[in-house]
Amino acid sequence: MVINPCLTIATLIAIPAVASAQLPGGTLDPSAVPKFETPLLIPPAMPLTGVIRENRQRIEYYEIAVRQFEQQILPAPLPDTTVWGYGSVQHPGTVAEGGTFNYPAFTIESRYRVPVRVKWINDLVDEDGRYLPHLFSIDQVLHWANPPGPRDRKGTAQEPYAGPVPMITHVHGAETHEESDGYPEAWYLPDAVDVPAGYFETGTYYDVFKGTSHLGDQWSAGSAVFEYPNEMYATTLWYHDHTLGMTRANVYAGPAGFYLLRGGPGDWVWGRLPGPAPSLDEEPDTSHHEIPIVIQDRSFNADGSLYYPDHRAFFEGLDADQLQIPFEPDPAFGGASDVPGIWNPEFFGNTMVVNGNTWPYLDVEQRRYRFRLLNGCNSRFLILRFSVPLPFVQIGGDGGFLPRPVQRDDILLAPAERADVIVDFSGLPVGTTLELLNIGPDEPFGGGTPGVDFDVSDPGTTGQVMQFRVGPRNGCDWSTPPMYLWLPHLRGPGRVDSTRRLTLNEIESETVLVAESGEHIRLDPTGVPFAPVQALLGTLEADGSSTAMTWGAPITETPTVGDTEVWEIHNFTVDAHPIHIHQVQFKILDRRDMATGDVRPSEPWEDGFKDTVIAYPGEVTRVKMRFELPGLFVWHCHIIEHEDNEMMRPYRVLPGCDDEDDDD
Ligand SMILES: [Cu+2]
Repeated sequence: MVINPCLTIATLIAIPAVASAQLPGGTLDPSAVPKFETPLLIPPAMPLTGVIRENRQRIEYYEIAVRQFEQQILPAPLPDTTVWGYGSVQHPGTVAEGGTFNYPAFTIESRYRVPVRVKWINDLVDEDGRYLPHLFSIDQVLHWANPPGPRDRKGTAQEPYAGPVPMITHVHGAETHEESDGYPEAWYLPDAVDVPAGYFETGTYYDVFKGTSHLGDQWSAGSAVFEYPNEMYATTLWYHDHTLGMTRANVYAGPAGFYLLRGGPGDWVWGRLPGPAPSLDEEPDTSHHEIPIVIQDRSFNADGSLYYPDHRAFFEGLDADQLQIPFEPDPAFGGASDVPGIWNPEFFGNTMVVNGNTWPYLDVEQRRYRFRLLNGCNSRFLILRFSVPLPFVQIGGDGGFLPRPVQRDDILLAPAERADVIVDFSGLPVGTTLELLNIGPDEPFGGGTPGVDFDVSDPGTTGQVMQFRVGPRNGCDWSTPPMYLWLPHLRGPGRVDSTRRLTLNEIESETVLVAESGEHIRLDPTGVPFAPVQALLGTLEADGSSTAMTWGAPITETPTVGDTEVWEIHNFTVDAHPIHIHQVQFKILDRRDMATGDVRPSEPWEDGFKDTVIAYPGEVTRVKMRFELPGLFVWHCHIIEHEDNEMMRPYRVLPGCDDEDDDD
């Protein structure tokens, strides 16, 4: 029997549902944070380090580091916040200091078939070159990078990891070669002066890919050089950390940014889209009408620091002094607990941070805007709508434009999903203020209707996202009314060569059994399993059973270059999971109810290419894609807490006949 993680405690100790109340978090009360005081930051374009000419080809070159700095995320005079973020090493310092280091990062603006080459530098060191420890508690008993060793294996130490931080950057949705994809075991430590003796400074696959990459001779201590061919359809991508077993904490600390690809056949729009977006050669004081917006839930402490739970008790809603559950190995329990003590199965912050500020506002003109929406939350599904009747017209998704514009009142976004939307403020009177609301749940999402199948987010905090203030139009709006746009025809993945049947599974604790005892739960060998210990991907057997597999199990998905495959994702858990497949953009075919057999087509707003799909509980979700590049990649759940604890699998694209020469 699978227990819904969000129901575990309610079921066991009858605490009423807290969905529409304020969520617990750090020591800062989110309702004490003034809203709509900070203007929305519009991330500028990331400055180039240089342009390289190679074989008559133009390559755009960046040197981008991750650093630690202070940023005013809460509105002043609340304290500033220590975060991590990317920036151009040739333009050091934060935005407040005139530099480029920011959370979220500046936007990489790229062009079709103009490769982008990035030296990604892990620069989490202090002024003296000593490593900076993590901002949050890293659970060493997960299958994780584990620099102290055994490398890329489970550790045994119960205390949080205090050493130098491994990082590896992945451009989400990009079609690139294996050595540039940010494989979770290709991490590297900063080039610090005090890396403890005996520590591994690189992940297992850093060394492999340094050997095979044509840029491997440029990889130096604390860095790797990746290249993105940009031969895919124009779309909204984003870059973030992907280190094995600690992505949740690395991303939560801040390093993420947009990567926009423009031009080529995927950008042939009949009509004119609202613009411009920030660019490198713009005039000062340019008004932007194309704006990327990343929404992330965070919690804070009263000193301004980010809060992320350091104990499993947080997820269970248990006070530490009531704690009777042996998360750590416990002699009373035969010396072993299979419940990781620090890792939390999901995390929901109690504030909304948009482009790096809590609850900002944006002054808009009475005209159309193009917003590139990204759900950058760890676990939270968002359902966005305006506080006044005002539709979104969605024109694009993860992997490019939709076949036709789709008008929507609500935008559902799972973690990592993007929506390219046009919003027309021209019909609203000058002086109107309206809010972007979130009516998704403050807990794991399982589908259904807000307010009917689940409680909506706390209207006082996480139910609000940002504010828009309508002012007069400045000049003419030359953009095409969105429903008159003709969007490009994008070629599909072609004839299907084979089908794989895959599964999503939740694994319950086998060692921790509990029973209710007043307000407490207590250990009871005759009780019920305490809680989920992990979620796993797997394969469906011929008899309908599921073989759940961990990250370390042998590779089972091995498509061949040039093949088009259908992956059927059978979700045997009680929650929806956003499943992301690296290297490819796929089409969603349909979803089948496992109980009734009813089949429904993909949603109109999912009709373009996708790299992340919501797999609902009790359904079989079918996606179809063509594999173009040989090599080692991953597919995983993008609830990052799940991804970090085994809900990720490697897959290998085998070379086709034409590629055999490459193996010599
Ligand atoms: Cu998941």
